Amino acid sequence: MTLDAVDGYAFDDIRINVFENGNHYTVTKDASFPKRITARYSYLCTELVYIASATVTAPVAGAKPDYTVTFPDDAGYKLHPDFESPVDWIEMNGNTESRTLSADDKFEAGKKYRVKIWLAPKTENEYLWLSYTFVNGNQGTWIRANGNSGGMAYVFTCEEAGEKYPLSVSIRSFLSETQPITVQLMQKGVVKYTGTCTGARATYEFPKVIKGSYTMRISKKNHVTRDYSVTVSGETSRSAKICPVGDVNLNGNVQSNDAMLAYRHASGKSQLTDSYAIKCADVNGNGTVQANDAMQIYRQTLGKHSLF
Ligand SMILES: [Ca+2]
Ligand SMILES: [Ca+2]
Repeated sequence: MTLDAVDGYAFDDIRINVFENGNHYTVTKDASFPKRITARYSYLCTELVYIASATVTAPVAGAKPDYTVTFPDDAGYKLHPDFESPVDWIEMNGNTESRTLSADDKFEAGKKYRVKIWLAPKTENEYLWLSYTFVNGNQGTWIRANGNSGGMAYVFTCEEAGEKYPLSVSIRSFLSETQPITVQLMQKGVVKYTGTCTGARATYEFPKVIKGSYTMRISKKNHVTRDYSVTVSGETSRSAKICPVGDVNLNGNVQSNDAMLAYRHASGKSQLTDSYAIKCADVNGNGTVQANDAMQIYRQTLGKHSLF
C-alpha cells in the first residue's frame, strides 16, 4: 500500500513502522517523494480443503438422473448456491461430453455418464482448492471454475437394471461408539454402494442392491479396513467384524499379548495364519510384520499412543 503524508507533515526518515492486524510491513521510501512511503507485506495463502468427497446415486438403466448429493458432515464445502443446476448428469461419447441430461431423461445400460458437482466453500471469503476429489469413494477429477468455486466430476458406466434385494450387514467394531463406520460395496474396484453407521454393534442395510457379487469393504477410524466377498442373489444378511490397529488376536483390545504375537510372527517363531490378523499386526502398513510393528503395539499398551 502507498501512504501519503497529509499537508504540513512528512515521514520520519528513520523510525517508520507500519503494522496492520499485527503484521509488520516492510517500508520503503523514495527520495524524490519525501511525503510518500510504500509498505509491503506478503501473506501466506493457506489452502482450505485438499480433499472433497460426495455420494450420489449411481446410474441404473431406466432410472432418471438423481440430483441428490450428500457430503461428509465436516465438509468445508457445499453445493454452489449461485449455480442454477449445481449437479449435472452428462452423457459421454467416448471421452467427450455429448449432452446434458434433463430431469426426465433415462439412463441407458452400458452408456457412460459424467456427474458434475459444483461446489463453493461453506464459509464466505474462504478459498476452495481441491487436490483430490472422490465420488462414491472413487477418485474423480477437479474442475476449476472462476472465483473461489470449483467442481468435481466422475464418469459412471450405467448398470443393467436387475433384480434388487436388501443386504443387511451386522458390524462389530470397537473403540468409539460415535465414529462413523463406512460400508462400501465394490465391483472391480469401483464403489457401487456406500453408507455409514455408528456404534460398536451396528447394523447397516442397503435397501436395493442389484443382484451380483461384490467386495464389501468395512472401515472405521483407528481400525483395520476389512474386505469380505458378498454375493447378493436374494435377501441377504452378513456379519462383519473389524478390529483396532494392533489387535493381532482380534479380541477388540490392544494388549501386550498382541505385541507378543506380532513379535513371534516377525521373528519366525510362530507364523500368524489369518490374513486379517496379519494386517492388524502390520501397524506401519508397509506390507510385512516386523519387530518395529511389535514394538509400536507394545508402546500402545504402555499408554504411549503410538497407534491411535
Ligand atoms: Ca487383542
Ligand atoms: Ca510393518
